Amino acid sequence: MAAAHTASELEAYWMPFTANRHFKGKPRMLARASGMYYETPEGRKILDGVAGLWCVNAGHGRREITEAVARQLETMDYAPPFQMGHPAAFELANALVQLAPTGLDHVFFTNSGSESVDTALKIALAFHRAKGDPARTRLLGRERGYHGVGFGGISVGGMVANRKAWPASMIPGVDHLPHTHDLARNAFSRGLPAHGAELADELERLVALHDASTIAAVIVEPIAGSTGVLLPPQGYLKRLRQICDKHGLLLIFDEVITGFGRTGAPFAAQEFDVLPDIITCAKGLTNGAIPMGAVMVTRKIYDTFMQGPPGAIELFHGYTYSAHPAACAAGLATLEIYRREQLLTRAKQLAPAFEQAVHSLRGLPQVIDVRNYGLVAGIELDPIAGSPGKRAFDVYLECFERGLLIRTTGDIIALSPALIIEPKHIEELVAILSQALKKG
Ligand code: PXG
Repeated sequence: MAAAHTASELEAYWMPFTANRHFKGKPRMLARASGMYYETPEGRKILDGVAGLWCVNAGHGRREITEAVARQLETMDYAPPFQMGHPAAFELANALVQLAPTGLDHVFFTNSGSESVDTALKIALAFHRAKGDPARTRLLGRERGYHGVGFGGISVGGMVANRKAWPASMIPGVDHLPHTHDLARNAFSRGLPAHGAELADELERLVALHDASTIAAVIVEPIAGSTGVLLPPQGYLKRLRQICDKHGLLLIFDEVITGFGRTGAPFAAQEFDVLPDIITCAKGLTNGAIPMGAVMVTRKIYDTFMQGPPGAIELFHGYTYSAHPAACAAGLATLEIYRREQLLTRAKQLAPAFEQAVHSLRGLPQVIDVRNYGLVAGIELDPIAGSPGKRAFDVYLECFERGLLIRTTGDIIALSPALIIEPKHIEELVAILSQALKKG
């Protein structure tokens, strides 16, 4: 059933992070989804190599989620989250705490990764203030970091294109660690790269420059996803943790992408055995079915806020849709699927086959790096001189024509398939990508 789309029908929707004019000239539409596949309006099957956008970790069209959401909406469509509660919100918070690294035992709900990041930054600043250390106002992010698109997130983020249009609007007092991407030393690494742990010592340099007494928190993605799958060098995250401890800085892991099984454990904090003070998450929390995010904090942080006069609101922050009943229902159903199908550790079993498959792309035209961890991989291409990003985007278009959805950022291809992926899908994915790379 082909749906014709005239240019005028496509005009009103201002598409996010999209080349609108290019897209509207030659639209790529998705109409249905089930398991590992999308389907176009014409009925063409597209293997989903990126779990939607790193979020549909249990695969598409999970009936349990649909039914739980429908049931919830029929029972109670909405409940105000301020000064009122509903059972599913508390159930989901408890379920998340069960899954989270030991010690992160309180949950604040948001509606997206961007809101989770801004919430985490605000909690970090307010925490120091609440414990009588109000001069700790600086936030440290990292070059090439992605923390969503709020003003807080773009301030601590380090993706130039996402920041350069708003130079005067960033939150003040932010500085950045260097990124850890080092092709000269680490190209074609399998798993965590061997070189670069010493880059964590740059945090000592920033502390020396600004003085610890002015710094509230450091935020990093354990694996930087959006910026092109940048893996933490072996030992790097542990070193960051040690330096944060030494100077009283909170460590925030932005696990919007790494959360919910991407690395082979529920959270990357567990996989890499580093306990942050705060974890931000979203995406896989509801399998992408209903927007939702969460911020998990330690008891110490929560308790620091619980000291004012009883009856006083402790944190003046929240969203109309924090802990929305439909999102909570989706979250509970999603976590139950993850538990029943043991999906949050499945990436560990599949990683060797996935690693083998993606590294078979080494040697194809323009491939200058292949890197992987769990069920995530980055394939970096040599840019076309004067046209950064074009080489990878052409491969993206070619893959879509051949029935595969990938994600590109600059000249890096990212793969992050749903955790239900089977070996036959890995084969199909790499076969199509390989054909597309050969053509490019
Ligand atoms: N933090 C991280 C680490 C993310 O990856 C966000 C925050 C923001 O989440 P929301 O829900 O506000 O979009 C993200 C989002 C890509 C891509 O190309 C990745 C994201 C978003 C859009 C594109 O890989 N991650």
